[in-house]
Amino acid sequence: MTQTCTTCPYCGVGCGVLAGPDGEIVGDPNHPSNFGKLCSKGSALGETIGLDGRLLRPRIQGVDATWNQALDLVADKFRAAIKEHGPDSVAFYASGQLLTEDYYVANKLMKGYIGAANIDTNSRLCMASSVAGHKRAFGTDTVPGIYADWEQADLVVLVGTNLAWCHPVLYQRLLAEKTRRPQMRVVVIDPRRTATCDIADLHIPVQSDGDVALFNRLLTHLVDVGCVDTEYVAAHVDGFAATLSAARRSSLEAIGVDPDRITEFFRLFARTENVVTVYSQGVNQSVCGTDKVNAILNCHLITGRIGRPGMGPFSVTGQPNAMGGREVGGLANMLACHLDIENPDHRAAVQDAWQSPTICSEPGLKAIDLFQACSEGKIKALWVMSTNPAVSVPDANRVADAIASVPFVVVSDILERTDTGDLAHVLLPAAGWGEKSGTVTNSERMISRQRPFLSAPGEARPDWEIIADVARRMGFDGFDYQNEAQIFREHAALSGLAKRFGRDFDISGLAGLTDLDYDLLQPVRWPVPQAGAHGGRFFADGAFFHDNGRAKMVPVEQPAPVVRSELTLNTGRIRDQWHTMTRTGRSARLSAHLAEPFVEIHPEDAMAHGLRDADLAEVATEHGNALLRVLISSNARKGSIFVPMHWTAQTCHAGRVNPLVAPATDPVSGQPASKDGAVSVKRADMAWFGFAVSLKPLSPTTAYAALAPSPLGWRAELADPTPPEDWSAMARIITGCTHSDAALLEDHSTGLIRVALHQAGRIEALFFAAKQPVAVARTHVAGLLGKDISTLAALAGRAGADQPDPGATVCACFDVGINTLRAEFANGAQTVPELCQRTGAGTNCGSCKPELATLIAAIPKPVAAE
Ligand SMILES: Nc1nc2c(c(=O)[nH]1)N[C@H]1C(S)=C(S)[C@@H](COP(=O)(O)OP(=O)(O)OC[C@H]3O[C@@H](n4cnc5c(=O)[nH]c(N)nc54)[C@H](O)[C@@H]3O)O[C@H]1N2
Ligand SMILES: Nc1nc2c(c(=O)[nH]1)N[C@H]1C(S)=C(S)[C@@H](COP(=O)(O)OP(=O)(O)OC[C@H]3O[C@@H](n4cnc5c(=O)[nH]c(N)nc54)[C@H](O)[C@@H]3O)O[C@H]1N2
Ligand code: SF4
Ligand SMILES: [Mo]
Repeated sequence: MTQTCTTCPYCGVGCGVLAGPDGEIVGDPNHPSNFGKLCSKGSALGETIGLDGRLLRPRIQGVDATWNQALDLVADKFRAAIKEHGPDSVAFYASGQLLTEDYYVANKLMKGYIGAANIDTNSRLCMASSVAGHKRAFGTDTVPGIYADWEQADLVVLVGTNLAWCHPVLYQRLLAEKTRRPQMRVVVIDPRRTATCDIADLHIPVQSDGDVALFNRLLTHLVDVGCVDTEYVAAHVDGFAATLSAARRSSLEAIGVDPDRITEFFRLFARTENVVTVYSQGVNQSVCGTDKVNAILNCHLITGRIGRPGMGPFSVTGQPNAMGGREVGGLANMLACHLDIENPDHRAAVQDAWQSPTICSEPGLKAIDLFQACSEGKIKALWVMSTNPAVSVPDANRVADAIASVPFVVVSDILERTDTGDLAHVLLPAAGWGEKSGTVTNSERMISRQRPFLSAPGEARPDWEIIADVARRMGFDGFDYQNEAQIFREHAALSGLAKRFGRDFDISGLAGLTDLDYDLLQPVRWPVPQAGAHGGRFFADGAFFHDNGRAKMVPVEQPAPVVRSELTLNTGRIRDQWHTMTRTGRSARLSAHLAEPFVEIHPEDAMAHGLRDADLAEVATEHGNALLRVLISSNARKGSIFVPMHWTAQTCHAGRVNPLVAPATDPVSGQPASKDGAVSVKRADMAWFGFAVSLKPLSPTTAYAALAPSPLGWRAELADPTPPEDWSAMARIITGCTHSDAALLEDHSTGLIRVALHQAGRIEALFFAAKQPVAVARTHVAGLLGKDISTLAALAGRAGADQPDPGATVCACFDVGINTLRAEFANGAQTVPELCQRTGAGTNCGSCKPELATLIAAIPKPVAAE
């Protein structure tokens, strides 16, 4: 069987994947990022490439159109807006999930031909603070280290990063090393106790945004105990004195953590030379995100722990091509190849290389300002590519209204319906993962190929082709690309400017690749200044990219303490869903881990707010409301609730988090603060709660409905403040089984309602409702669909003695449920390895191992008699 060597389209770890023609996916043993490993999302890729819901041809105002009609219309509307209102009246909103070649062409069209810089991307919500912090400290946006440093470190500090769930293969690499070398230390700095804490020797449950104070105080500690590398600082670093005096103004109280833990962390950091500090959204997504980044970088600069094996700061990227987007200059305040819009020499050089009619002369609108400009009527034509801002941008209801108010909106997506696509005048069908071809760059600057193994369905086309076609129709030369290799060569050649202007991003050694070389390209880390080169670490020689060749320590002040009587809203990710669920949400296996949105809340806060487990809570901020399932957990930090970001108007309208999030941004990077805001919580009054499964798509009519695929159809959690007059009629509507026979069982003592919808003896849908959250065995019930069994047996809602109910899925790779694990525990498998061995759970990606450990810890052990 022939396998195609490609790269996973999800997180920034950038794992190599081998894809069979039938969609069978395995890890690529030769890829230097994952050496054959994949996580649950990567392993399930084969389940998410079906054609259900795919956008197969262009659409204008909801009606199928030809490519010619759609592209002409897009070109006309953009040209007309520019002619009438100027280049700043149009905008692109792009994505770290575009391939480098797509991204390069979009950036070239906007900055070199339209002549504005109104191209921003979802990386503004993700990496902007790291980019800004790197530039302030190093003079350019450089990630100094490589993954191997993590394995050579004696201390790994994980700040605001839930690696176990969000970069699972890197977490597995770390775990393997820690198992081999138990003396290696791991510290997790996160307000919540996350799955990542499973390997932590020390958890610092920092209060929201206490990180600046924490790293400032670490800096003063390092100075006070004589840990400064004075030679290195004298030779290579500016800003020491001012930074230290700013740091001395930070208070320990602002960290909000038991001082003993802080002291332990400081001692550990001070005495360990080989330290890697990894950080992501708990750092970046904050009003002081850039300052947090610099507070971390300061500690590495002062100790000279950067650029050498086993040490350095490490910003992990979220999306598969977040790094590539930075390389092409995809953000509104960047040019191309890490050059600066503000610098006239850089601009002239890029324009000259492109031979373009113009070049933008000032930064464009950053994401939050861009959508604000949309709502103010300043943007006349908007093109959204490969991102779903109506869900993912803070103050999402306002953002959706802003997009809806733009006179002409184009959305390129792989799906016919997304919350953003529903607002578009023109929908353009993009070729998706497995169909398109190009390159991506991961967190350690490794460029890997995405190669196609499927033909694009319907009339879908690669993003770069769509953009180049519109550019040509707008009358621009410079977009006559024959294939993606040609674009890559142009991009690589342009990066040769980096050398001329003393910049880091240089892959000019790849500019001479033939089409065949490009097809065969093996993973290669930049910089690649000449053919055959393979990049390593930066700053080993202490040479930085500021004009004087030195690094800068940046004085950062701890932000004024927020005094808040309400709770704090923290948001983020879960293990088995990717962002707005347009792909992972199609896999029943991935949806089984956490099938609905939730609010994680500390037991004392839950008690104070009158909440019980599995209640629905009404969660509100000054921006919007949500209904969320209550999950009481001592993993939560007291005073702070956590809500996942994934659910949409399609999957759970009431459970979307971004309508709650304020559009506050970091003043330096423009990145929104998605992890901190005042929020109120109270119990939602619901007359009934329900659970439904159906072979047909569900059409819920209830105030709360969370939909998910199940192996044979669909499932939904439901709730509403008013009971219906006719339960059977409502069950028919919700389950889409309008013509089926209904069998109703009503238990007057408990108030439990059960409806089976069946036809010719076959169960088509089941519906359960009660005054409390319904207690039925969901996996078991979902498994009854399509079966020829009596309605009475189906309505029991739980398995008979001869059919064990596996319970909610814990291991998504092998579909192992919690009840199966409990049963094996009772049978004597009482350690994580034993459970893994007996059930198969955790033996693929391993990312459920923290949950297995929690499960074992939660089962009461027999107390020995004294
Ligand atoms: N499963 C899964 N994996 C993903 C993604 C996904 O959607 N699903 N998305 C990818 C993308 S694009 C990204 S950007 C990455 C994000 O990866 P992560 O950054 O690891 O993910 P998050 O869950 O957003 O946030 C990480 C942690 O920051 C903590 N935090 C909140 N406030 C603070 C604070 O003030 N200080 C500190 N120190 N911590 C804080 C949160 O409690 C949370 O546990 O994940 C990538 N990987
Ligand atoms: N509250 C809160 N909000 C957040 C975050 C948070 O932590 N908390 N995190 C933020 C971060 S870090 C990020 S990165 C964003 C992510 O947010 P988004 O980028 O909005 O989320 P995705 O679901 O990844 O959107 C990708 C879209 O592109 C489509 N698509 C897939 N493949 C292709 C393709 O090849 N071509 C085209 N044209 N389209 C394609 C998908 O169907 C989907 O609609 O969310 C941000 N929002
Ligand atoms: S860790 Fe998982 S999601 Fe990330 S690249 Fe690897 S397989 Fe894909
Ligand atoms: Mo991200």
